[in-house]
Amino acid sequence: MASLPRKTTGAQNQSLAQWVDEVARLTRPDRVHWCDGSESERERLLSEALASKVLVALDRNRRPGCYLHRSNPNDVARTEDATFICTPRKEGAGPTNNWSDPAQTYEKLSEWSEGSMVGRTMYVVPYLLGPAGSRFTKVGVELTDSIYVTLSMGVMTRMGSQALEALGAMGDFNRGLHCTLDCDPGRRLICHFPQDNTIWSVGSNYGGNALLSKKCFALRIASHMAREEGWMAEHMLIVGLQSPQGETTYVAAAFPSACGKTNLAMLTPPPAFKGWRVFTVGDDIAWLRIGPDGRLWAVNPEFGYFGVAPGTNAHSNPNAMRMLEHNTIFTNVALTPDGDVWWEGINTDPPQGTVDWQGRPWRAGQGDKAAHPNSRFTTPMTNNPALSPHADDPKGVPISAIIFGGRRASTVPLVIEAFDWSHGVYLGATMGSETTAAATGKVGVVRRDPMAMLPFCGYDMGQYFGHWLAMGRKIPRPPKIFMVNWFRKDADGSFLWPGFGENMRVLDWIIRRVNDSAKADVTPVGLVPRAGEVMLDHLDITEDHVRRATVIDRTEWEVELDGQQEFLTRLGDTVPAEVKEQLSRVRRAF
Ligand code: GTP
Ligand code: SPV
Ligand code: MN
Repeated sequence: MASLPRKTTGAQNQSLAQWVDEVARLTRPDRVHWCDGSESERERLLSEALASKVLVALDRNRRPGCYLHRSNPNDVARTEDATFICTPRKEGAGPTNNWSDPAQTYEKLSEWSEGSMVGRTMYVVPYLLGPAGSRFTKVGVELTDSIYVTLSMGVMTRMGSQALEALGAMGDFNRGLHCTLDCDPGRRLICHFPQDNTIWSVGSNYGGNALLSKKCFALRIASHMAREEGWMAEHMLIVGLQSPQGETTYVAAAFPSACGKTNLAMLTPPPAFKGWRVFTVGDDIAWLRIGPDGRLWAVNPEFGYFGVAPGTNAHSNPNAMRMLEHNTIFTNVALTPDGDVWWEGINTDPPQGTVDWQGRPWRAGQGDKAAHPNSRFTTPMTNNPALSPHADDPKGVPISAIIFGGRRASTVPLVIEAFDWSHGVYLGATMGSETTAAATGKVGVVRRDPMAMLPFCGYDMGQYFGHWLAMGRKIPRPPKIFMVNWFRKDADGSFLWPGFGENMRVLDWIIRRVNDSAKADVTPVGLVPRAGEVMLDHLDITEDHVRRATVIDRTEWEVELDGQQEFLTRLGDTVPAEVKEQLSRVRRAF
């Protein structure tokens, strides 16, 4: 093996140095680069990525510091079929995860990865999940042969020397190995070894498959750690809502992929909510721990957003449009002839000469989408004009309400409040949502997606429900739990609820429920706003629309409850009796 230039930093941690050597001996990169996270390093990597055409520079005046990346067309979304939890026993992964034997999997991945970095650079990417100096925070190191992944990790995490400092000589860290191989769907695997705090991902450069800090560590591995250590790792946004009187209420919300987390996290309140301000703490992942005051406190482990482009416009999300004006990497959006980006639902006309996400000439009205439906932006959270002053606070923020939500064309009303924690866990455990373009496979099919964690829970789902119930018993001042649905449709297929900024009206009811100042009616499925309690001033939809968005239809619910029952049965014996009892109670109440 050629001798590898290595800086002395990082090598202070013997087990890190050994692991990097071990991986380099297997994959045989031409060079090993230890990332320090500096600005000058970022500039060097950007020029290399431009030279090798991994990135295209956008117009300097229209989008300063912005780049377009076009992925392999076979590599545009998470691949749940290729995602595995490799626990020593199959039961460890539970019935909702793919499982494979750890020893055999390591062997196969070693075989596939052998010599795979010949001619390439291996980047050593150390990062923090969570604010520096926080009791929530953990260290990860990703080894990758992709410059796109390295640059993206620099946006999405607190990356570089600060992570090595936090790690020190002795500390433990998550080992993430990412090998692009030949980006062949037939040799694509995303494997998790919770017992070794290790991830090994091959054959994909797509976000959730390749940015190993995100779904792989911050959710799949972290959910396993959280259960052992008594905290929670959840697929949740965190948002602060400040009243005109200056009081801020923090809410965490779990919606499945491409179901509105980023949008809710940076919502702009409508004019009827004069004086209210909304602050983003996080848009995708929350780590939650019980605080010294007995409340549940949360941090966003990430430092950037990997958000969905289509549908983002100056009306739906003005904060996002401002945040995307500079220093952003766009992936698989369309490119205009003047060096700008375009996507469906951006609310501007595509200029003549726009090329689609694969770089092909594109014309409106011919059926094909210009931007891939799962095209995304990668942008640091510091670009967000609505960033919370507590986004980097080592203490985190106290959570007053947890909201579950799915994408449901029927059945599920605009908002429900759980009777108590146990009922809230049942609501989350049985929630369904239509599949989206964020994962490969059919779009628009209702599937059960408990707590929006179906693809992200790193262990047995029934035990995960048990952990939620156990946490509920331990939190002295637990948040209230709610469920929302922004996506109910009319017979003609249009949304009944205007959504986006108008969701503030539902959040307002939720905050007033938390403060015991709003009224609710009891229904079999939970508490719903009493007539007149959701503020509808200046809303340009009819009362009838609102009524249909909120109604609970018994016939629809009979089908729904059968679907829930079937799902719980499929999950098997580890589902706590308490969750099943909640379902029986709803049946009896109808
Ligand atoms: P991930 O990054 O995949 O976890 O997605 P996310 O949950 O952050 O979803 P995001 O906020 O990016 O929204 C996904 C899609 O849903 C976008 O196309 C949005 O325009 C759309 N969307 C978000 N909020 C609403 C809403 O309130 N109503 C409607 N109708 N669509 C919405
Ligand atoms: C999701 O799919 O939930 C995302 C995008 O947030 S990814 O990082 O690919 O998971
Ligand atoms: Mn997500």
